[in-house]
Amino acid sequence: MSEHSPEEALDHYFLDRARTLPPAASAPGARPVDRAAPVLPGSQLTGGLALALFDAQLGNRHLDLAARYLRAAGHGFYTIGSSGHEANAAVAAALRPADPALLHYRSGAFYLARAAQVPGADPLRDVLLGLVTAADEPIAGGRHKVFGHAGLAVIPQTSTIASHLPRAVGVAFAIDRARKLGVTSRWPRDAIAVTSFGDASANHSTATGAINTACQVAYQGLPMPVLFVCEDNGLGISVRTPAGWIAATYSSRPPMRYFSADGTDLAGCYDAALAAADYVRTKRAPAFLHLSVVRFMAHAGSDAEVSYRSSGEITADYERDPLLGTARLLVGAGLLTPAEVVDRYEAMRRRVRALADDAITHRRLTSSAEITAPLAPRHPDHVARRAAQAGDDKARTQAFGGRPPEAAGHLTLADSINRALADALASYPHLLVFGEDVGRKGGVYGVTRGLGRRFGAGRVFDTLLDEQSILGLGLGAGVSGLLPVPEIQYLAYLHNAEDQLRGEAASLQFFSIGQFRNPMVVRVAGLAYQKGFGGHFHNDNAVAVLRDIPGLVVAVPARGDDAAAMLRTCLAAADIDGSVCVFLEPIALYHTRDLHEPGDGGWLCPYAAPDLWADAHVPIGRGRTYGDGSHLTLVTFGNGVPMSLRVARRLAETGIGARVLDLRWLAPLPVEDLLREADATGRVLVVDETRRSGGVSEAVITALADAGYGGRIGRVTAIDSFIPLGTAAAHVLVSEAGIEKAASDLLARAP
Ligand SMILES: Cc1ncc(C[n+]2csc(CCOP(=O)(O)OP(=O)(O)O)c2C)c(N)n1
Ligand SMILES: [Mg+2]
Repeated sequence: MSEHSPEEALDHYFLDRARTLPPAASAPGARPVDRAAPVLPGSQLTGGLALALFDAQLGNRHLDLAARYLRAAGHGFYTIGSSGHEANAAVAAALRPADPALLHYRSGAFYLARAAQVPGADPLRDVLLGLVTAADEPIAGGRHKVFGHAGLAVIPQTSTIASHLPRAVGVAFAIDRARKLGVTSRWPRDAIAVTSFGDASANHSTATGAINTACQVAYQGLPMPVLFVCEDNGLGISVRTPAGWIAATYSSRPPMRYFSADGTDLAGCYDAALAAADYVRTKRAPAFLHLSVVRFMAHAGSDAEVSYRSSGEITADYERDPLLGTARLLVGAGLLTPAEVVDRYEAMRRRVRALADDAITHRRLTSSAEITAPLAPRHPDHVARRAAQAGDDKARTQAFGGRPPEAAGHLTLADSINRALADALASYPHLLVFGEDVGRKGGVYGVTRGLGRRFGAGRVFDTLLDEQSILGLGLGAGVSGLLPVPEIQYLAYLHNAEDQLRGEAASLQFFSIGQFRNPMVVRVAGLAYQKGFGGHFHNDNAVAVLRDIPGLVVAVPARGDDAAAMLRTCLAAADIDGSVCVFLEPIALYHTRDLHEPGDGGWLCPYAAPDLWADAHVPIGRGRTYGDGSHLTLVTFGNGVPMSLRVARRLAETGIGARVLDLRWLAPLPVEDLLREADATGRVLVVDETRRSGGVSEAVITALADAGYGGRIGRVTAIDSFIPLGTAAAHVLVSEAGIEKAASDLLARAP
């Protein structure tokens, strides 16, 4: 074995063994055999299907071999293969081609077998174009090598193991929820979701959380048609999974049903997959299909497997080659002779080689503009039109009874968001509002109060306590055609689920050239100034983790009318452009009524009637300016807005004219407004309640520098610290006294 590369060793082993397979025991040479008959007594796998699946398995193997020579020749960029896992072809065959699939990176044979169910598909070509990063590759357009295809209902996955499972659970949830609500979904009404993953990935908290969520939803009697497929090769790169661990963990996890099969036995895999799929489809309940497989040719081309496995162990696995298993089955059933097995294998090699030779001639991506085009498309005019549309009178009456909010006088920020959510529920029949405590209680701060009662638990509902699953529900609902508005209870608790936003949500349009999207408006209660209550985790003021996610929209409304308008914009952008938006609501302003004096009601706002929404529209990336002072521009957002307005009034009393720019959007920043207001005074003070390092002020100052702004700049920010409980909090946060001091320092500085 040592003189051969892993791919040569595997290749030769298969051919040697295939040539000498024992011929059919019963009637050697007594063909033709009935291809419609079971390939084995008692199995549901017919001879014809077994042959078709063998082709998918052969195709997969030769794609892996091609990945290696393409890499060696400098044409290919990806060598993680699916060889040894080819049993997953049987899973595809047991499903319908419109069942949404979220696949493991070793589910290549599944992909080929699914494509074989759909006329016109060309999966060998698809995969080869992915390996060489061709710009016309059908799912990612040369941006990644992933299994995905819009026409095959295969949603592309990321490289982050298990991160697709929360979305898979969300997709399963969305299939039946869309049907219940009578809204159109991307999937057939009786579809089921399937998701595959490795044995090591099964330990990831993202996987265990998603499986737990599926079980908890099903435990309540709610539909959860998801099939989890664990492709268990006993290894996670070099780390062994304890023998029996997957079965021990998942064989008894009610109400999820467990099925298992040996990956060398195509008929057994097909029968188990059929039983599992039938269970999920008819019961609308989760099942776990455990496939025992082997991993060939190491983790990836770069992985020297001999450093952690003996060559004897590696070679012994060759005997468990699923291709040999299927070849044995076909030869034993009289469907192929050993020579025909070899011919088929070699014919597939030639076919893949010809396609690979063609693939390397395809164009690759050559400009940043082309690469980023699908990242976050924006159609602001269309968004503006949609944002100005309200639900019809009947829907608004359901939302508000006889008391529309425009007739209710001035509202707080929390009440404005509440009314805007009600209007959104009335305007978008496919909109869902969910999260911890949003349903029955109406939110920790009452922002969703009454919505569940008026719109029903089908549309406004409580979730279990797992932020990854909440966002996963949103991802799955969004990709299915619904419009999810998940709530994360506090900014600090977004962090433990943040990759669902970063890795999954924000990257989907990019890695699918817009063929899949997950429109979503994530409401997050956050930021500081809870008068000392709550400590760090209820006052978290860090947003850097959001601002650097490509394409993500980050909105921070400071007052009620802006909040309602900005929410309408985010929802319209999500619906029209598939935008992923974070709507960060300053908790401390939720119930604030006054601005300058107790009782002045200066922070209350009227709620605009729908006929005013077009005029009141707030485009993404446009700020709001208060005042026209010519000495100083205070650039701020969130809690900084009322603080800066109070400071501006005090400065005015001393003869200093300050204007205040509320950025309103932290991503993308309102650069045009910023430059205009900066140039108007030539003195900019950034009032940033986030931290000095990684905070918003860094971006604001950089934007000014990039544009060549030549005036004075200062900043007042929170300290680089976690926030303490009690009155000590004030020592790390921005204060009005601090703003005033920074303003006078800036004004006193020599030009
Ligand atoms: C969250 C995360 N951590 C680490 C990695 C690096 N990594 C890629 S594959 C892998 C092992 C996965 O093993 P398993 O789930 O058993 O799948 P297999 O490759 O064996 O099919 C690791 C650690 C990753 N991709 N994602
Ligand atoms: Mg594994």
